[in-house]
Amino acid sequence: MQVKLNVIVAAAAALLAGSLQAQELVVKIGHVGPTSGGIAHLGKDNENGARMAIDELNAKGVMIGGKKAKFELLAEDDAGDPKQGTAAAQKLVDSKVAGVVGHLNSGTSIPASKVYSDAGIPQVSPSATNPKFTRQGYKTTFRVVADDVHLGGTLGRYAVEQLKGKTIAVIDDRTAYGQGVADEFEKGVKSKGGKIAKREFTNDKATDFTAILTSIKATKPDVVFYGGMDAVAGPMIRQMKQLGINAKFMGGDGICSGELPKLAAGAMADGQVVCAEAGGVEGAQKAGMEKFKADFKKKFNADVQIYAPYVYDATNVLVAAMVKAGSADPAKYLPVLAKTTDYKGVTGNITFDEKGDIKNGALTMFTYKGDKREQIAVVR
Ligand code: ABU
Repeated sequence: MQVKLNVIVAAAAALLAGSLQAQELVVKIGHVGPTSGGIAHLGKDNENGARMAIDELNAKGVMIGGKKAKFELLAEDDAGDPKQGTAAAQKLVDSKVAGVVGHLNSGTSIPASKVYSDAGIPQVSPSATNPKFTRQGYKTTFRVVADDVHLGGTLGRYAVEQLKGKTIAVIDDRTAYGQGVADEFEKGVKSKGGKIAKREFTNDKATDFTAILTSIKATKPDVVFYGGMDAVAGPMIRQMKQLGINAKFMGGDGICSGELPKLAAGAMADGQVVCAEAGGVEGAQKAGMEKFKADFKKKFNADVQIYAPYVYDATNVLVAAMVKAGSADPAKYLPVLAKTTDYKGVTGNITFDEKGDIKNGALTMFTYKGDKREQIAVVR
């Protein structure tokens, strides 16, 4: 009798599990960033932003088209390299992801965007700021941060108007991001009547800047702008100090990380560095960002570097569109994603324009004091 009862209970449990499984929808979401190489700390920061969103969504329980969604994060490393970026994109397409958050770099996001566009898979970049990214005519390409026109232009005007820069030197790393943001910075400087005394370039893996800094030193600069990432900016600031160049050091979002003071190894004077993140919140929205940062620290035992909150929002924006469309099929939810209006994220309100860019994107200007990032202002 007992044996019979056990068989019935086991059969009922199996039936129930089968029926629950039939009600479950597995949704794969890709993330790509450089989790190896010089800016692995930024790639990991981004990847953790995606992981945080996915874990929360699974814990909360999200229904899509009447089925309980189970989100799976497929995280890929592109090492910040354009070729590895397209290879990672193809791998995610072959794995049938429903959407992609990434890539971190403009130099990888732009070539990868063709792969996603050809496959009809939505891609939301949380950090690629080169304007070209959303200007290629792809319906699948979105960005939740401001672009380099806004970023470089604002910093260029700030160099002349606020820092009173008279002799301004510009260096870039010849990447899609670095060169682009430096060009926009130059335009911003010139729009306010400023002049560029010297333009030099390096690359995103360089470690010795003696030659270019010596040539810049001869112009007696009061501002040096660097278009590139923090891994190069840190040692550059250190070498500026060794060469006795007492200039303000400016850069875009790529240098504006929590790691910069460590990378500069104590060479940064208080207030010397001015940089800008391509987003930001003000007023009542600040509490949400602070909570995110505290939760992130608790979960990963690490401080947010720059873009983890934007990755978190990008992931949630994709999922919100799936929920609204009642489907995780890219063809069905893509039109809904494109119409995203006033999504309330931890990074502020997200509305996409016709190109897939965030409308009315903010910038936050920062400096560093006592090795901590300190906000100067949020500007639009
Ligand atoms: N926006 C700075 C870092 C990423 C990029 O655009 O290459």
